[in-house]
Amino acid sequence: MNNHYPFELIPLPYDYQALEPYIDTQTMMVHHDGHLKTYVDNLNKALRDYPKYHFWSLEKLLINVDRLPGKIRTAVKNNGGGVYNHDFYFYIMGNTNNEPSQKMLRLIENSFGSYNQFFTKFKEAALSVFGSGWAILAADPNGGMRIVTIANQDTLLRTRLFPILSIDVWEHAYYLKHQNRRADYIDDWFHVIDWRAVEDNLIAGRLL
Ligand code: MN3
Repeated sequence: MNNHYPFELIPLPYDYQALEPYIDTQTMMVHHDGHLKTYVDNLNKALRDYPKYHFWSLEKLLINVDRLPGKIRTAVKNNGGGVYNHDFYFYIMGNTNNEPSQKMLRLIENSFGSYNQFFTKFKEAALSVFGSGWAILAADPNGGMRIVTIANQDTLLRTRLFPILSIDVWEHAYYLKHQNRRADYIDDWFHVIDWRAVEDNLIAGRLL
């Protein structure tokens, strides 16, 4: 799988129906094959006539977005950010029914007091995003974790925070099943977190 132009649509790491009944099959199809594919296609379209950037990784493009020609800057920021955020989001979900490991729980307790307090704060953050965006559990450079929100398809790549877990709260992530009930979607989404994938991110974020 290329991590440079032409970018590819990474298949879901599970079946479209794998997250039922929490996240419905049709939502997964529309979200992955519709929205994410459009981000991939539009990112490639923006870069097509700029061979200078054809060997830049997605991360490099997003970190250095200000160095790109003005004509493609916004398209790369929005569509590249969309690809980056969605690949991450789909990766940390699954029908695994696994639970946070003891190490993960200890990290959560150190940063938030308890798992329940973490859940409450994360849910509040996800509910607070106005319009499209993301709530993210992130590793900070001091070995702790914090919850942040970002708008649209921004990323944390130009911060010192490293994403561990993220939820898409744009309506296309839940509207077909949950309509306007974002709180119910967030509750359901907690059932389909693949905590083992999250743990991979803890290692990448140097918390484990
Ligand atoms: Mn989305």
